Amino acid sequence: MARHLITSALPYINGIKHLGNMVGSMLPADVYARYLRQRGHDVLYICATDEHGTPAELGAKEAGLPVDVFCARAHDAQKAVYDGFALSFDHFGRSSSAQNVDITQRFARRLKENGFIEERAIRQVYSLADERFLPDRYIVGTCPHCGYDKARGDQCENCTRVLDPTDLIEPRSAISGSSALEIRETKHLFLLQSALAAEVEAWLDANSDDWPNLASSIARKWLTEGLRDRAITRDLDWGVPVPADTWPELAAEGKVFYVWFDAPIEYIGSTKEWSDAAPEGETRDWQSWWYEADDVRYTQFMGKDNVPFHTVMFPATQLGTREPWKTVDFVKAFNWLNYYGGKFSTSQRRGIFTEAALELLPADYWRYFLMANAPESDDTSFTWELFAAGVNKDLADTLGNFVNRVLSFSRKRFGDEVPAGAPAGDAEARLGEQIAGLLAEYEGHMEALQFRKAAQSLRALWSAGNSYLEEKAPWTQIKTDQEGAALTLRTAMNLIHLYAVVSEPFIPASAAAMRAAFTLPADDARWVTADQARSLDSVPAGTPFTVPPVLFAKITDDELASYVDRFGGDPDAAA
Ligand code: B3M
Ligand code: ZN
Repeated sequence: MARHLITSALPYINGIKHLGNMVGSMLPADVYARYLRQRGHDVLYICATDEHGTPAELGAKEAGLPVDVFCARAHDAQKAVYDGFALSFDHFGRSSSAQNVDITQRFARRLKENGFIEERAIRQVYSLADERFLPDRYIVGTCPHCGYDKARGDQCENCTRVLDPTDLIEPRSAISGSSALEIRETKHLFLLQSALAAEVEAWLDANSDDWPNLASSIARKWLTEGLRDRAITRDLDWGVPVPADTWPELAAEGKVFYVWFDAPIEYIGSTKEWSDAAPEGETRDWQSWWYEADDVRYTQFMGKDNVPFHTVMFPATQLGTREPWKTVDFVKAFNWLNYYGGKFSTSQRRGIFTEAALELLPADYWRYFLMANAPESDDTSFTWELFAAGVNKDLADTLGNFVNRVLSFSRKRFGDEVPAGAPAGDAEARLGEQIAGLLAEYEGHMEALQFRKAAQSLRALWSAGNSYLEEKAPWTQIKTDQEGAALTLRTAMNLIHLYAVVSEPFIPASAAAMRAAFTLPADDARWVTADQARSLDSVPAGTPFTVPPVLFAKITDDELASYVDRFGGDPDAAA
């Protein structure tokens, strides 16, 4: 069986992320990782905070803290939120770790030895008002390609094109707003991407066949526009230092690597952090996941703006080392999740932030809804109305109500153990076939990383239980046919256990509560086989059970109105 390496784009250190960030990277990666683990694969799910560059500097400035203190605190705060969302990272590291510094410098040295890094004198934007060189992100202006007037000097977030600050029309400082900018000369390291372009293209040809169109088309677009050599150092106080043994002069000037140079390398760095943190008696071999790791299947998750860096720049960096680093096998990219048709906005506090979401409702509500509506083929919009409808119908009515109805009714009539009843008949055989078929569909969508479709199949599995229950109507059956009613309930309880197992990737806490309702020896969340789905007898008669508290509370009209009010929904835009 293949080993699965999974990474999700590293969230920038500054600020708590909104639901759009969550559904575009970490959450789907977690769902996939959980699924593969349940199926018995060896999985390593790695993420980290992206702590360098201007986002860190700006965040620290706003918080009035030294950058290192700010980053340490912000890392812990983000980690706590992700724990709240039940993200099952094997390691959630920090790009400022010693491990990443080490590996990033090693990459740079190799690239230089192979002639892919060169020192060049460049002319850079200096702000007279701010008395400093301005990193790309500190310069804003109009995008020459699409006319967006808040494009940053590194990338236009409207059309996703990567920019140089000098491309911007009417540039100004993002710190002071001043347009008193001047060009001064300074030395920097350049990654000679142009020399690697043909190789990257060949690599893309050989590897991107089965990627979603969103990922491969952005990669292609970037390549056709021509790979420019890119400055990979910056004049910042915080970052991975340029190694003094290799570039003494630049190191003395205090240059650090550009955040997008060291951030993808942190996927490797974080794996080494995981390795170094192995508890006594456990060996973890970070290198076996990354170096000469042909048996590893590597899947990346990210929002569409991150695609060029992962499909072109990082592979170029890896290939240029001339060392056998593991490159990505499958890129799962996401469009935007909007809020009532408009952008989530951190600065305007528009939309829902991950921390606030957890204060409102348990993680499973968000996990399910976000994944069932993931922006896979298009941008999608979050509205409170859709959210409430989805939670109430799918989670509360279809799944939660089934679980509670079956277990409480059975306890009332047959006591605290799963009743035996008559042997399975035609209805159960038909149900078994149907469940096995839906399960196969569900698995197919999960293997293909089609999460909306997977959620649909999961819903169909839940619905099949409801239809069976309506058809057999044990509450009527019991009046004339005790044995038949018991069979219906035993079968339904087996469905509950099956739901607990196969729903785990989406709603882990509720799934655990469902599974825990049954006292089974050595029960774990190991995946259901087709035969088990067909026979629905994993929970035998006589198994003690309890009735869990209501799994999902409905969102009332009043609550809905208060959420819209508090978070600034816009019912008109939603209509
Ligand atoms: N931190 C950008 C982002 O959060 C960046 C991703 C890095 S992945 C190596 O959108
Ligand atoms: Zn643009």
